[in-house]
This record gives sequence, C-alpha cells and structure tokens, in this order.
Amino acid sequence: MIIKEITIRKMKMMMKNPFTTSFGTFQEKGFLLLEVKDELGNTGWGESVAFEAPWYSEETTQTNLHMIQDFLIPLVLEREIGHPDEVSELFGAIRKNNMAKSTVEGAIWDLYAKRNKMTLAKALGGELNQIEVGISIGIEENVADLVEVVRGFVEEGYKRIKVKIKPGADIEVLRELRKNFPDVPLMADANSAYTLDDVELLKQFDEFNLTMIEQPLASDDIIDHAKLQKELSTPICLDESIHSLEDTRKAIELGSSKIINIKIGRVGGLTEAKKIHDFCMERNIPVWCGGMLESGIGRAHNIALTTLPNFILPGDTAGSSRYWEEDIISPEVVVENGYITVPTDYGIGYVPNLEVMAKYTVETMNYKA
Ligand code: OSB
Ligand code: MG
Repeated sequence: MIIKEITIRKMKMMMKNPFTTSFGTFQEKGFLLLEVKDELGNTGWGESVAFEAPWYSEETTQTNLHMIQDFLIPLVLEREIGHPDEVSELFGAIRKNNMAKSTVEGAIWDLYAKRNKMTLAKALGGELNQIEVGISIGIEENVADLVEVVRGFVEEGYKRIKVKIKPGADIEVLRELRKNFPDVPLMADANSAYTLDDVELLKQFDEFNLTMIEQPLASDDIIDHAKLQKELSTPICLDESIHSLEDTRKAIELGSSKIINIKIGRVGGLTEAKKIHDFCMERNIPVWCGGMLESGIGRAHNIALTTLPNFILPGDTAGSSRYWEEDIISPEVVVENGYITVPTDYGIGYVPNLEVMAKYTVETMNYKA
C-alpha cells in the first residue's frame, strides 16, 4: 500500500467526570486523531494518547504534533508499505516519542487490516470474540463517595476494580473497599507516588489481597521496584516504566514486575506491544491492556490488542459511556456484564462518526505530497 494522504484533527472533548490521580485532576481532554489514506481510497485511523500536559510522560499533544508533522509524516507519505511492522522499523531512526509514533503506526495498522478485509484483531493474531474488562477509578474527595462509585461499577459487572492511591489516601481507602467488597478483584495504581522510604507502609497493603499494585515507584526506577518486590507478597505491575520490549526484559529479569501493563502509545505502537505480549507469554508473565482515557478510536485499538491470548487479566478499557456524553465512533463501545464484544467489521471495527467528531474538532491539518 502507498500512503497518499494524512489528516490530523486536533480534538477537545469534555469528560463526564473529573479524573484525579496522584498528579492532579483533569476533565478536559485535548488530543489528536490521525487519518491515513492509501492509493485505493482506503482509510485508517489512529489516536495520540498523549495528554496536553507532561504529567504521565514527557510527551504532550503539542510535542506529538511536532514529531508527527516534521519527522514521521515525511517518513511514510508516498512510501510503499507492505506490512505495518515495517513502520516501527522506519521510525527506529527517531528516538523515543513513542506516543507520536504509535499514532501514525496505529492508523496504518487499521488501514492494512481494512485493505486486506480483516479485523484489526485478526491482523494482530488475536482470537477472542469477547474481552473481559475492568475499570480504573480516580481519587475521590472522601472514602464514602468512592465506595458508592465502586458499588455502581461492580453492579454494572466490571471484572476488576482499580483505584488510584497516593500518600495519605491509601491504607484507609483500601481497607474500606475491602470491607465493602471482600471478593471483588481489586488493585491499586500509585502513578509513582511512593519511594523506598515507604516500604513499611506498602507492606501493609499485602493484607488486602490485591491482584497487584501498579507503578508504586518512580517511572525511571526498575531497580528500586525489584527491591520493593522482594518485600511484598502483592505482585508489582509496571506501567510508566515500560517503553519497549527491552524495558520489559530488564524489568522481568530483575524481578521488578510480575505483571506488565501494556499501553500501545507508551511502547510506540502495536508492533512493539505484540512483541512484549509474546515475550511475556513465553515466560508466563500475565499482561493486561492499560488505558489513557481514550476516545473511541484509541479504545478500539485497545480492544483489538486485548484479543491476544496472554491478555489474561482484565484491562482498563471501559465502555464509552464511562468517559463521554457521546463518543466519536458508531456504535459506541458497550460493556455488558464485564465483557466487550469484539467488533467483526474490518479494521478497528467501529466507524468514525464524522458528524459528532466535527463538533469536537478544533483544527484540521492535511498533508499530501
Ligand atoms: O496510570 O493507568 C494509568 C489514566 C490516565 C493516565 C494514566 C492512567 C490512567 C488510568 C485510567 O488509570 C485508564 C482509563 O480508564 O483509560
Ligand atoms: Mg497506571
């Protein structure tokens, strides 16, 4: 296939509810969508999962736009591409900027699947017809509110509850949740809010029988995570620390992570995500698919990836209605009884809803040779 045209849309959407992590609160989501078109008129869609501010990683919407416009588009426009795996090779010449790379690569994966008349899930080698999903819940003002929020999602059928924690909002929160929901698979995500000085505190989490604790320590610190894991019976799962197959190998070799959270954007695209999946599968390390509060386009990519066999644990890919008044795809992503039915239409399997999309589009940029 030859990439003939690329369109970037700058988006701005309000989330239904504010989302609070150990870094702070936000509700307005600015992000990029990218559409590629081939010489036959087929299209493919990708989403940049970078946020507007660099709190989760150093990438932002604006750095992604810069990288995509000035470096990545020139590498793919008018180029003959046989398979999307070639894209990550092409992008290998550029350091890091994984979310920017993933935006373009994801669109080309969708295009490739559509052109070859198969689902993106199938193109990736996935086989499941439905995937199990959990939900990630932000920090609430008080624990009683959180318990009610959790109750609602447990009743909706979500297969696992993840709550955000930070120093001062941890032990008491987890104790209260466990008291109210003794049997629900529960986990906590710290987004790097702790250090090794907190070992004694973190050890106390073991009594809550958590499925895992996600990224307790710094994003660039796999050494201390290994030290911490030796002290805990709760498995550690790394999120922010994992940018590649190499990071995964090192974290597993060191004993820093017993479970891996795979986010397509963070690792630079679906090709690398698949490599990490395969590597972990060979070593009996379970993986799950993380979320970045995506619109329907990014969500669809997550669903396709989650059909691979080692996505043993429920991911963070909740239904569209958890985030948005209206999503920009049709149909929207629906969760029933904790499952999403994998779409059977070609490519990402959901149709971009251009009318709804237009309402939230701030700027459109078009690139042709
Ligand atoms: O750490 O997994 C995280 C959201 C934004 C940035 C980082 C994270 C999260 C979530 C929510 O936990 C995932 C989602 O519902 O998309
Ligand atoms: Mg996380």
